[in-house]
Amino acid sequence: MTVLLPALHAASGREAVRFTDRALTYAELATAAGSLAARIAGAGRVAIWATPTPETAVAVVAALLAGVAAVPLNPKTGERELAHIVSDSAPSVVLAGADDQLPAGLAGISRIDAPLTGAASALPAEPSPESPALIIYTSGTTGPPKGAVVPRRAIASTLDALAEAWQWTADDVLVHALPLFHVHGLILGILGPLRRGGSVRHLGRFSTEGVTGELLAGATMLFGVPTMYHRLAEALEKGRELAGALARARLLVSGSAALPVHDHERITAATGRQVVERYGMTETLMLCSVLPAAAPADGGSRPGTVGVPLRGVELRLVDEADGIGEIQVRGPNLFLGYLNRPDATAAAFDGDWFRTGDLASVDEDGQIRIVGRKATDLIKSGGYKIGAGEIENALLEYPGVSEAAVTGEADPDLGERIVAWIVPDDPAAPPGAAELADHVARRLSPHKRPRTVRYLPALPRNEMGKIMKRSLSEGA
Ligand code: MCA
Ligand code: AMP
Repeated sequence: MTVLLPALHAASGREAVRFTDRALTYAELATAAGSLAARIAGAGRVAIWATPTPETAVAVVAALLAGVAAVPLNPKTGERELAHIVSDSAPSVVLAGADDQLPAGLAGISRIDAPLTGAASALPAEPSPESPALIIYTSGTTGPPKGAVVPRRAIASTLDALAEAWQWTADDVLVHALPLFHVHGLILGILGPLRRGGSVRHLGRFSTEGVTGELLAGATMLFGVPTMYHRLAEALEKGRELAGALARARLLVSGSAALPVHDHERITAATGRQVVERYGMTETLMLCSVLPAAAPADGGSRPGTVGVPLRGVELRLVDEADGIGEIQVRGPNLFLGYLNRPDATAAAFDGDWFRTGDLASVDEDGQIRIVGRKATDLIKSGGYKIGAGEIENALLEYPGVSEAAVTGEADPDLGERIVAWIVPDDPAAPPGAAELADHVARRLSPHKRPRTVRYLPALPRNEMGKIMKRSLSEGA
């Protein structure tokens, strides 16, 4: 049976993970996670308070070693969303750092603090590749987020396909600042280096200075969402040190949303390097990537494409009109389904093909070009997927809100910015924009808060009473 994290068994003195100034070698990670794995064996499901810390790395690795499905929690999740995730996933234990203050919503669950040391002992036998490894909550157009159940097999296959596409090896040192409760930051950003036997340095929070420092100190790869590359592109205009640092990296990879061509071009102009785009989804892990060899600095590969399907991924375009169709995929990278949602799981598949909802065309040389998505009620802001419906429901609860609609508008920094359209009960005294943003941040998550609030006397509706969102944005 293939081992998911072979380097843990070798347990060398090589640095595995570093979070700002705290690091663990493979030997330290293996003993700490091994001892925690023994404590949580048979626990059913565990939740992980997913701060960017070594404790989170130990907790995730322990759950993987024990074969216990783990639910990474956004430490900034608001009370409503947390309550939903906890009741839906029913974890028996929450794993946290010793210094973490957990919210009241987790008070009913027993807590184990992830250790950073442990006694060396044999690691548990490798669980089945089909067993659930992670349950990652992801937003849909309406209703609360759904838990995508990701098996070990999908993690192994996606990471190996990326390794092949990017020649990613144990010699690579990755730097990133992504959150650890989504696929990008956790599976690619932490488990990726660990599967290769390489190293990851997490910045704690994103800053251009942090990226510069780690790349100058020898990191070879950078992973980020387009917002981060946009901020790097802006900073490049102000100083040369960052340009030198980015030019040294072996690989600059962007994903989770489209990187605008203007940002691609600014980075290439200043550094001589082309950012490699890859495309994926929580339910499918990684699907496509530009191959670095085909991305020379002279623009040989065109920015705006997400490259070609990764090894093992089958991809087709469905219902094509004018060369544009929905991307459907199948392969060993797919999830097992949505937790407790057989209806949603069934609706997401067309036979054994998963419907991504993304619309694309294929260039003459086979490169996939994403041109939009089927659902207008899904917003990608800062690389986070956010459902308009969940925010509308939260806004409608707020005193003084009579009607609410949420749309995404183009934003140079975030890609899309959440805009709330509010019909107040009393037009003379509408609830304030900051109050509404705080309410959504407290109930759901800060990244779901509206960045702009617009007030209207009524929402535009068609004869069926359906809100016509397109005319909202057009009239703005
Ligand atoms: C602001 N904050 C608030 C409020 N306003 N808190 C409570 N109430 C409020 N009203 C807090 C925030 O929590 C945060 O805290 C800080 O203020 C700044 O928030 P914000 O302005 O939202 O942050 P930002 O600067 O806009 O963040 C940009 C970012 C972020 C760093 C790029 O969007 C990000 O990390 N994105 C990554 C998303 C991601 O990983 N997506 C992958 C999923 P504090 O200061 O403490 O932080 S997609 C995926 O996985 C697929 C598979 C794929 O293809 O990759
Ligand atoms: P999530 O559901 O949060 O995992 O986000 C997955 C979605 O992000 C995909 O369905 C795409 O719409 C989008 N996405 C991810 N990577 C890219 C990319 N490189 N270019 C365009 N869209 C992307």
